Amino acid sequence: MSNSEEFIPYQKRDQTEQEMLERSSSYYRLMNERRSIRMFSDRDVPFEVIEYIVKTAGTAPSGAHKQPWTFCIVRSTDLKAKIRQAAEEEEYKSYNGRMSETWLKDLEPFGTNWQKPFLETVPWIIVVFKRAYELEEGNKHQNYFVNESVGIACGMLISAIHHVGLATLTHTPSPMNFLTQLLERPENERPYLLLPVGYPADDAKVPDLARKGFDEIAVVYD
Ligand code: IYR
Repeated sequence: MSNSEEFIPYQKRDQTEQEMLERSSSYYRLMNERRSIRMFSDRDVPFEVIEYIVKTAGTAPSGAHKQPWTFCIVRSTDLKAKIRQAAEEEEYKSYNGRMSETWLKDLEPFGTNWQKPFLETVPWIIVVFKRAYELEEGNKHQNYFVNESVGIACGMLISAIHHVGLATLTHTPSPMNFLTQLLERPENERPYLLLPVGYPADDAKVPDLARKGFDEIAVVYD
C-alpha cells in the first residue's frame, strides 16, 4: 500500500505560455548578470534578508527529503577573523606547493592569491555543511545523494543572493576541516562550501569572461 491517499493537492500556477516565455527570458537575464565577486563593501545587510536567502536554499529538493544541510550564518567579527586566519593558512600552503603549475596557470586570469581579506570585510559569511548521516536515538541513518542535494541547495542559495542584489563567492579553502572546529559542528556534518555575502565594493572589478553559448552546453534530441 502506498501512502498516496494522504497526498495533498499541488497548487499549480495558472499562467499563459506568453507569461512563461517572459519569465524564462527575464530570469535568464537576471542570472546572467551574476558574477563571482572578490571585492566587497563592509556595508551591513539586515539579518532578515540573510534569513530569507537561507530559507530559499532550504526549499531545495533532497534525497528522500532528508534536507541534509546546515547553514552556519556568521556575523561575529571574532569568528570572521578566525575563519580568515585559518583559511589563509591553508591557502598559503596551497598556492606555495599544493597546487600544480597547471592549476596556478589556469587561475591566473582571476588574479587570486592566498590572501582573503574579504572574509573580514563582508557583513556575513555563510558556511554550508553537508550532513552525511543523522543520529536518531543513537542509531546512524545515512542520508541519500548528499552531495547532489547540498549542491542544489547551494545553487539556489547563490541565485537568491544574486536576486536580492547582493554578491557572493563560492569559496572552498581546502582542506576546510578547520570550519568544523571553529563552528563547533558535530561529527555527522562536513564543511561543503563557504560563501562571503555582502554588497560588492563600489569599485569592484571582475575578470572579462564569456559564458559558453547554448549550442556549446546543450544537445537537443528532437
Ligand atoms: N581555493 C583557492 C584556489 C582557487 C581554486 C579554484 I578551482 C578557483 O576557481 C578559484 C580559486 C582560492 O580561493 O584562492
